[in-house]
This record gives sequence, structure tokens and C-alpha cells, in this order.
Amino acid sequence: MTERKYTNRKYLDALEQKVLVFDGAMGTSLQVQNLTAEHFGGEQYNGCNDYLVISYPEAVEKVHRSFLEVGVDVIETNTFRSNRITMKEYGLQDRVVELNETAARLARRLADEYSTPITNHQLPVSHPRFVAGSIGPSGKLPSANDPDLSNVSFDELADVFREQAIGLIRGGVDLLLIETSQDILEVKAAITGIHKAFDETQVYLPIQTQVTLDTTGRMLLGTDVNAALAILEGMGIDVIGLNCSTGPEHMREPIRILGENSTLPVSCIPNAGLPLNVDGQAVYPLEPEPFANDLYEFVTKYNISIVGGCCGTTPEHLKLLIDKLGTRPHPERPHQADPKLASAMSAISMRQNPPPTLIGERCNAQGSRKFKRLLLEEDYDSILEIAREQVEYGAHALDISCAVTERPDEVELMRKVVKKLEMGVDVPLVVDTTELDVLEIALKTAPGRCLINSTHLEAGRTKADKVFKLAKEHNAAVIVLTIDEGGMAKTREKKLEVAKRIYDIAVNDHGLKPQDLVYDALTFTLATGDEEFVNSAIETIEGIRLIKQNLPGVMASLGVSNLSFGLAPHARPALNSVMLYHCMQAGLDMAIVNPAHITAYPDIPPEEKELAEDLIFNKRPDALQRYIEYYETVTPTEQAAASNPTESMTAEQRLHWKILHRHKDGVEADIDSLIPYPLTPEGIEDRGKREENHLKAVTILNTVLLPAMKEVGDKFGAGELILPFVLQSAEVMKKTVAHLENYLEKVEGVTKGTVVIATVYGDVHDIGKNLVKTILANNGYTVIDLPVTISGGEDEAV
Ligand code: THG
Repeated sequence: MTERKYTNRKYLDALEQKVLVFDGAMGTSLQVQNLTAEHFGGEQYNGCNDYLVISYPEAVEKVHRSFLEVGVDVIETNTFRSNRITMKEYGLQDRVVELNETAARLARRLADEYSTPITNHQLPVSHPRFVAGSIGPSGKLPSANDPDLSNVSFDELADVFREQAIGLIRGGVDLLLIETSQDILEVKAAITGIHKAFDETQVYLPIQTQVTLDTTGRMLLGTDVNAALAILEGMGIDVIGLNCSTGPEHMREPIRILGENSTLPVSCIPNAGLPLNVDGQAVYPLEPEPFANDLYEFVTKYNISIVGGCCGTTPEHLKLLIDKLGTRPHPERPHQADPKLASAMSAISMRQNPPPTLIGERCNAQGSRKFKRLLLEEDYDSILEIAREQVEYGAHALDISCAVTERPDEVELMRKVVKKLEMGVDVPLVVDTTELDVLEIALKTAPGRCLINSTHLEAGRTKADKVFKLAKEHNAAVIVLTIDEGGMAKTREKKLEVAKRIYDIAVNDHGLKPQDLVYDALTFTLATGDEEFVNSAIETIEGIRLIKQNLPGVMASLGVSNLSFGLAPHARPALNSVMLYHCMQAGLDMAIVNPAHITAYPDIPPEEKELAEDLIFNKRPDALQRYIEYYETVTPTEQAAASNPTESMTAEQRLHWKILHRHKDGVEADIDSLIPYPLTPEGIEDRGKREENHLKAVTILNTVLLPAMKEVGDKFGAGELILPFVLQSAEVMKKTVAHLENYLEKVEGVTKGTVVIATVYGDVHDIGKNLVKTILANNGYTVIDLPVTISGGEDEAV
């Protein structure tokens, strides 16, 4: 169970011998053949490159041969778009398996033809050629907030790619290649679908995944390369890399990062430069020489194992590259990665330096009345505010628990909260639930790398087995509690004993890595004074020490606030902070805390420190009594009012700030404070007053709102903001404008306008168009959206 199995690993074996070279562009190489509707099998399929393997395979064969002739090691099947969702545009959704199988057979036949041993310098040299089954994106963006783009579930997507993989496997490919990926959640679904196809066919092949970054180094929805690596590396794949989008130059930094940090071999398959628009044609400007030079440099400098060409690269590009590389050996990879968690956007080390990694505890329906109320009201915007506030106070990750007895649908609540938070806060999520279905939906909704909270052996190992299986499938880390059939372990020795048992199950039976395990040695509250628990803090601290010493590589976390349950609220932070300090001395890596209430150990007043340490270390029988009495005399100091950045701003500045910082709260009131005659329930009768309002509203729109949105756009252009944040700013804008419209006099029969939008004919993916559509529709335009099968242009846009 621990090792992946392969029924054909020839590709990986070859990779151990030398750096492998993929072929060049399929799309642009087909385009220069000036194919007609007839070649495509009629008007209905005109422009559907993937259908050519049936309607006119000669065109595809020609491209494959052109690359095999110059000596590439791997050719890609012409199946980039051959999935059920994209093929629906041509009515080909029910021929997906046939398309993929046919394309794979074609490539297989040619690869085998060119694999025959050739004689070179009198010695017969075998040059195996491989077929990579190309799997491009579906055009959906499952992690986006947009209802149209994301209206597909993880399971549906996994099934779409399972089906495509079945066809490719039947056609005899050597590996599956997920490429040009825009949305990391879609990649996870594709990997899951491919694993299903393996089980179904009993054919197990290597998987290579390649994401596409823009010139700022992020995927379309903001995922950077460190996050992509953290999320994908443990998902049962064999190669990770980048392709398409830009030329090699813009890939340099992310490729360096992958080359230095990935434990898996790294691939780099760029375009021949960033496309230029020359007279309406996409032109890829990078000549073979600089292209080959750059990739050669990546191989030698950054330990890249696989190179090749994407859009615009010709046999000439590849030939030069092959000549330069010769039979360079495959470079060594780092063996151990720094364990990381990831949000949808970036990765964090699970071991923060300085420690600990703080996990915010406030998004917990059982631990916060406010969160519970917001959850019952389904006020997700306010939930996002709670999350953000914790991050502002220094939380590195957020614990999320949606268990409420008042509602039966924890699954749906968890799904919605995870979706909201993943695109709204840039920290990894810790999924806190006892229910397997809730856990599963969270893992299928979160694009990032999550930490599961938690499992244990209270009812034996059956449930833990299921949790570890999910963790392995989704590459999540797991908090494991020192609880067994006898309940919560109370002594340090018992905590270690349970920890060892769990380790054996997780690591030896399920193939998790030690660093995927985060031990929680648990603590009871010290507030009861119960004789049975007076030493429980000491046992927890020593339990952490023993576990860290005896199980190398594992991590430790603690729900620190449990210790002070039942004490007066203002008495809790000091005790928690002192406990946290001593646990860290014992090796604690993470802590679930209220980050606003944690004080650095040196900043705790000596008197409070001593009282807390007396209690934690059970130094005197009256320690609890003294602790409680001290806080009875000290009244709760008013928590210094959290400084509100908008406090001293004018309403105009505040609106600008809210649009830029994505805060929806109170924009209506800000507008009203600027309008000469704010709305009353009765409406405004006086025409003159209405006109004054109208003029002011127009001024606000032109001098406040539009400049704010422009700044958002400029920051996006400069790479300072990521796309999801831009869309959230647009939402604040939409809400503000909706209120402003109350003051704008409407002229009968005039609308904001109708916009017809389309992309170039047969565009390989129309995500850009769909985003524009969403933004226009949000701003009150009627949008007529033409599908990619409508003719209008010639070139292939990327
Ligand atoms: N280990 C692990 N996970 C955990 C815990 C743990 N998850 C839940 C909990 N323990 C950690 N989270 C909290 C959250 C809130 C509080 C304590 C621990 C808390 N809340 C206040 C109270 O209940 O009095 C505030 C209530 C309110 O604001 O309404 O103390 O140990 N792995």
C-alpha cells in the first residue's frame, strides 16, 4: 500500500538514464497546414483539432513524424481538449473514449516505429520513444467563486478525467500528462480521476502534472509555484512541472524554485516566447537558438529533468535542444522536502521559524458563540471577517469547525465555509470535524493543502483507517490525538504508547510520511481543581517531549485554550500563553489558539507568570485558588480597541479603501453620508433634491468608485493583487453601485448596454472570455456570449 505500483514504468526508467525531451507544438503545427472544414469532417467539427485523429489523421501523423524525425523522446497525443466538457461544444461528448483511444493508438504506432534500434557509430543503439497522453483543462474553474465557472463538483470533474484517461490507457500511452492547468483544484480532481482509471483498467502508469503560470509567477486564480508543489507533490504523481503561457524567460524563477525544492523530477515545456499579436495572428517570437539555450541552462543550472516545447515551437527548436543536451544524465533530486501546508495561493512551512505555527481557533461553531450564530444565519461575509481578523493577529492557519446541533447539514455548511475562506484568506485550512463526509467535502472543495483535525483510536482503528486513506488520496496532513479504546491518555507513557500505535498504522499501513502526522498530546482544563487532573499539564508537556524524541520527523500541536476552560475570560490568556511557552520548549511545533490572546513569554508580567507556572506545574496545593483570586482583584483591562484603519478617514477615502481591501461592510452608510438628501422609507418627492442627489451620485461614481477600481486593476497588472482578490473588489464595487443607483435618476428605456463577446474560433480554452463575461454581468450589462464554435477569426489564442 505504501509504494505506488506501475504496470509500465519504462518512461521513469528512461528518465533515470538521461534528461528526456518532449515534442513541440501540436496546435500551431496543425494550423500551418491550412486545413479546411472538409479535413475536420464538416462544418460541424471545423476547428476541432482533437477530431482530426478521426477525420484526417494524416495531419496529426505529419506533426508527430516531424518531431520524431529530429529525435524527441516523447510525443504527446492530440487529445488536449478531448474531455467530455470541452467536446460538448462539438456534440462529441459521447465519443470521448473513442477520440482518446484513437489518438493514443496513432501516437503509439509512430512511437514504436521510431523506437526500433538504430545503428549509430557501428553500435546498435536503442532509442525508446514514449507516448504521453495529453490532458488539458476542462475550461471550468472549480475553485472560483463565480457560479457559472465553478458549477462542477470535484467528483464530476474527477469522472470527466477518469473517462479521458481510460481512452488514453486503452490506446497504449506510456504516461498521463495533465498540462496547461489553470486551477489547482482541477489538477487534484484530474489526478483522482486518473487513479480511478488505473484501478478500473488495472494498468498503472506514471503521471506528470504541469501547471501554467502567468508572467507574475501565479496560476490564473493566484496559486504560486510553492503552493502548487506543496499541494501536488504528495498526490501520487511522478513528475511536476510548468508548461505553456510564457516563454522560458518568465519561467526562470519558478523553475529554479521547483528545481531546488521538488523531490520529484521537474519538467519545463515553455512556449516559443510570449505570443505577440501581429495583424490578428498569434506569433510566437522566440527563435530556436535562444529557446534551446534557455532550456539547456535550466537543465544544467536548476536540475530540470524533462524539457520540450509548447505553443509555437517547431522541430527546429527541438532539434537544437536535443543536439545541445546529448545524453545528459538525469540529475539527483532532494530527498526530503520541508513539510508544508498551502492555501489556494501560497504555502507555509508547517514548522514556522520562530515557532509555533499558530492555528486560529475562532472559526469554530463549538468554540465561539459568534461564529455559531453567523453560521446559522449563513452570513459568510462576516465569517470571512472573523477569519481575516485572526490572520491580521498573526494566525498562520485557521481551524474550521461547522458542527451545530441545530442543523443536520454540517457537510453543506463546511463546503460553503471552505469555499468562501479559500478564496478570501491566504492561509491554509485545518478541517476540524469528527464526520467523515464533512472531512471529505472539505478536502474536495479546498484547493490548498489542508491539515485534518483529527483522528484517534477511541473506537479502534476502523475510522482512523478511513481518515488516513482520505489524507493519502488528497495529500493532507493529519492531527492525531492520543486517545485509544481506553479514552484520552493521561500519563506521558500512555500518550507515547498510543502515539506509536497510530504511527504504525499511518506510516506503515497507509504510506503517510512521518511529517504528515501532527501529534496532539491533549490537555484537560486545570480550572476544576480535580485531583485527577492536577498533573495533566505536566503530563502533556512531557508527552510532547517523549513523542518528539521517539518518533523522528513527526510534528506536535496542542489546543492550548482547553487548559483554561472554565476560568474567567480575562484570566485565560496568561495561563494559555505560559503553557504554550513550556510546550514549545518541549518541542511543540503548532498550537490552536486565539491569536489575539497570545502574549510572548517575556511580555507576561512576572507575577502572572509565577501564578500560572505554579498552576501548570502543580507546585502548591493552593495554586488554583491563588490564580483565581488574583484575577478577581484585577478587573479585565479593556482590550485595547483594535485599531480600525478607516477610523480617521473621510467617507470618500473609506469607500476607496473598502473597494481596494475587499470589505463590503457599511458601504451603504458611507454613500448615504455623502448624499445631500439620503433615502427615507417614503422616498424623495422633491425633484430638485433628487437632482442634487443624482449629481452627487455621479460625482462619487466618477471620482471615488471608478478610480478605486482602476487602482485595483493597476495593482493586478503590476502583479501585486491576485485574480480572486480583484473579483472580490469587483463585488464590493457591485454592492456600492447597487446602493448608489438609488440616487441615480433612471432614464426610461436606456440600459447600461448589451455586450456581445466571443473569442477566436476554436480557442483552446476560453477562460479569459468567461471572466470578462462575469465581470460585465456583475456590472449590469447584458452579455451575449458566443461559443467558440462560432467562426470569426483565424488564429489560436492562448
Ligand atoms: N485539539 C485539537 N483540536 C481542537 C482542540 C484540541 N479543536 C477545538 C478546540 N480543542 C480548540 N479550539 C477552541 C476554540 C475555542 C475555545 C477553546 C478551544 C474557547 N472558546 C471560549 C469558550 O468556550 O469559553 C469562547 C466562547 C465564545 O467566544 O463564545 O475557549 O484540543 N486537535
